[in-house]
Amino acid sequence: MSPQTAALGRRDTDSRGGADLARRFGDALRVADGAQAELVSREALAIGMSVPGVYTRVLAPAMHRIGELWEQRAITVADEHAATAITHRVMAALYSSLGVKHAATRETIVLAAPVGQYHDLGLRMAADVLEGAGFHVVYLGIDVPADALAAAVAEQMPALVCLSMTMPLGTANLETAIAGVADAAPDAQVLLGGQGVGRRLLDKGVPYAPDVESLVGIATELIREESRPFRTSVRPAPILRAMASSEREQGIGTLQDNMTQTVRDMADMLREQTRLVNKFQSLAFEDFLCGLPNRRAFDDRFDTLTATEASLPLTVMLLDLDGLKVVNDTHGHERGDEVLCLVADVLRREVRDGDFPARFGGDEFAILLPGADLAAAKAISDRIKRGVRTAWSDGALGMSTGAALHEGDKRLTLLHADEALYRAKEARARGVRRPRLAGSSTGSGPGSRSNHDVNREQGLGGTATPDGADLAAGTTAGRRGRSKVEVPNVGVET
Ligand code: B12
Repeated sequence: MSPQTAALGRRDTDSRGGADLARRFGDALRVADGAQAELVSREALAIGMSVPGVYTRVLAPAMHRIGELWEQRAITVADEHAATAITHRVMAALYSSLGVKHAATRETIVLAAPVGQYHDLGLRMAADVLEGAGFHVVYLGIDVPADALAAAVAEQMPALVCLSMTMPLGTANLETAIAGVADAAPDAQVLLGGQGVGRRLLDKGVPYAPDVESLVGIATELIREESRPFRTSVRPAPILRAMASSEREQGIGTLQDNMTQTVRDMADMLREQTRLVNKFQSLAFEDFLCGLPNRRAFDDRFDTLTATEASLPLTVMLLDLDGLKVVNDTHGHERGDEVLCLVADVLRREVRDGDFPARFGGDEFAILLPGADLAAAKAISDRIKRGVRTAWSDGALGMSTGAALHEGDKRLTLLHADEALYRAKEARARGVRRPRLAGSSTGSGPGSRSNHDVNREQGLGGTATPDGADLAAGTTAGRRGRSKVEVPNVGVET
């Protein structure tokens, strides 16, 4: 049994919802119905499968079934090519769902299949999945001679080289490729994948990924390891060009092969297009420094969250970093930028699933908290403040926050949160600790008590948040020289 078969055997595809979809995807491949195949793949996403999951549990088993049919002579090589082309097309369509970012921030990974290996779906899947995880991917494709691979590796100096092997007959070529990589970049890790990787290499301890669903975890772990666990002692063998006696028999260089090649090229163009769209989107909707959504994205999400009457309660939190100027003045602006990225990381880490942290610019951040009341907002704010204090411990930095429950008017909600933030900032600047007020209570669920309720109960001139935290009262002037605006006493310093 190949490692791939063993891995698939261990995986309970039925209980994870893949088997039926794989069968239907395979049926679509058999009759060359590309539209139906794409529908099935979308269905898999719709039931919550990740793209690597769809690749591993739907597309791959369906293609394996095509192989069995070919073995039984129930289909021809031309049918195999049509199935491959359709799967390439489906993968290119799924690519946009991987959420590939334009600015790959992680290490470089080179992918290739050694000379004589013509199966490319598994390798392409691996490349997509790694790109989706944020790695900088250099995809060399199939049938790559060992010296070309070594040259690319020497140029890229990747952290990891992934090699794919579908035909077990090519083991000598794979060993040559591994030896070439080790010479060109001794610090690079090597990871093998594909159903043709034989025991000989696995027994030597060369790392192996059974599928692309487990790939990111395995790759990340390997890259993290400090010393290279596997150093090949394999002597480069002479490069073998072809695995089987006749390429014609294998359907390589035929009309159908050319057709697959055309579809593959189109799929790559589609990927490139998606990369560009993602790039423009992130330029328009992301903060270029720390990668958080920007003000425009925040506004869009706000509108989406409040579009229907049945929308969840929504709390808006504004956050302002105190002391950034001191950091900039004492340590320089680069350090200041680092601090902003650090705060962005704290925000990402401390919010709940579904919350939406954004950077407004300067030292201002904001978070949309759907389904949260003011007490929940306070708890999140406490976590964030703790996170910021831990991340930057020299005492120069602090965070002021203010929150308001949305009550239908976006402008007012932001104004209320802004007022609360201003009061928090003022109090912080004065070093004032206002006494807690007696009689404060804790909110009991989303939207249980509004800003108005809280303030009405406590009266103007000093009130408390639902969980008893301090709350400033009265009307105040807006920040940043904005003209004085009379607003009801709403919004809480969180
Ligand atoms: C389509 C196909 C072809 C096409 C390939 C077109 C193309 N552009 O890829 C063509 C017609 C060219 C072809 C040719 C041949 N093929 Co062919 N082919 C297949 C078929 C039906 C599907 C391959 C496929 O795309 N599978 C889907 C992928 C996604 O699955 P996968 O490779 O297992 O990938 C998964 C994992 O292994 C892993 N993975 C794979 N690669 C990588 C890489 C990395 C880095 C990582 C981390 C993970 C990883 O992740 C994937 C998903 O989780 C298979 C059947 C099968 N069992 O796969 C036969 C099969 C592989 N072919 C076979 C044979 C014999 C041949 C030929 C000799 C003759 C022929 N005409 O079929 C030639 C040899 C070509 C060569 N020298 O490479 C045999 C191999 C048997 C063996 N063990 O020796 C198979 C198994 C068919 C069979 N049942 O007999 N083939």
